[in-house]
Amino acid sequence: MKSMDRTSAPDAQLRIYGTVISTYTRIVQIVCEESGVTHETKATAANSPNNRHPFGKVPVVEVDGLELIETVAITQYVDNAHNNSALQPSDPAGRAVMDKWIAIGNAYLFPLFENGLVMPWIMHRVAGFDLDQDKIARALPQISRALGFLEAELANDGAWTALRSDNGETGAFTLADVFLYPIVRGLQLTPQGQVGISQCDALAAWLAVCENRPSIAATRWESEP
Ligand SMILES: N[C@@H](CCC(=O)N[C@@H](CS)C(=O)NCC(=O)O)C(=O)O
Repeated sequence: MKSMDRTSAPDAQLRIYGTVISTYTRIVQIVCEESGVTHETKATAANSPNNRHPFGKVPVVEVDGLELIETVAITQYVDNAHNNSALQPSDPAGRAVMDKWIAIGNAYLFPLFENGLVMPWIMHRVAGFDLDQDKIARALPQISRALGFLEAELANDGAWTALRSDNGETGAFTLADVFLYPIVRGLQLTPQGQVGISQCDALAAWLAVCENRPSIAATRWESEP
C-alpha cells in the first residue's frame, strides 16, 4: 500500500479537488490508500469559483485522464480499475447489501449528521460563529433514532460489515465501510455525537476496528485528537 502526504504529491496518480476536512474527500482518499493509488488533495472550497463541480460540491477528481464527480462513481472506478474490485462483493446479494448501506449513508445519515451537528460545530469552532443550539436541539431526536437504528442493525446481524466478528483481517472491509466510517466519525467528533455513540456498543466497536485499518489511519483529519 502506497501511503503519502495527502496535500502535496507532484507525481500523484489521482488528484482530488476538495476541502481537507470533507467527508467525501476522505472517502476518496481511503479508497486510494486501499488501492495503492498515489493521491494528492488540492484545497478547493465547494463554493469557490475554481470548483468545477456543476452542483457546487466537492470532491472533483482527476485520474487516468478522466475528470470524475460523485463519490460513488469515483470510488467504484478506482476500486475496479486499480484494486481488482477488492472492496466490492462479487455475489449479487452481498453487493446489494453494500449498495443499500452506501445509499443509506448518502441519502439519510450524511445530511442528518452534517446539517444537524457537524456543521454547527465547525461553524462555531472554526469560523467563530455562535453555536446554533436551536438547530442542534431540533436535530438531536432524529440523530438519536438514526444511531439506534445503526446499533440495532449492527448488533443483530453485522449490517454492512463483517469486521466486528473477525477483527478486520478477512478482507470483508467494503465500500460500505469506506463510506460509513467518515460519516459516523464526523458525528463522533462533536460533543453530542460522542455521547450518543458511546452508548452504542456495536457501533463503537466497529469504529475502533476501522481505526486499525492503515487506510483509515493514513487519512485522519488534522482536527482528530
Ligand atoms: N453527491 C456528492 C456529495 C458531495 C458532498 O456533499 N460534499 C460536501 C462536502 S463533504 C459538500 O460539497 N458540501 C458543500 C455544500 O453542500 O455546499 C458526492 O457523492 O460526491
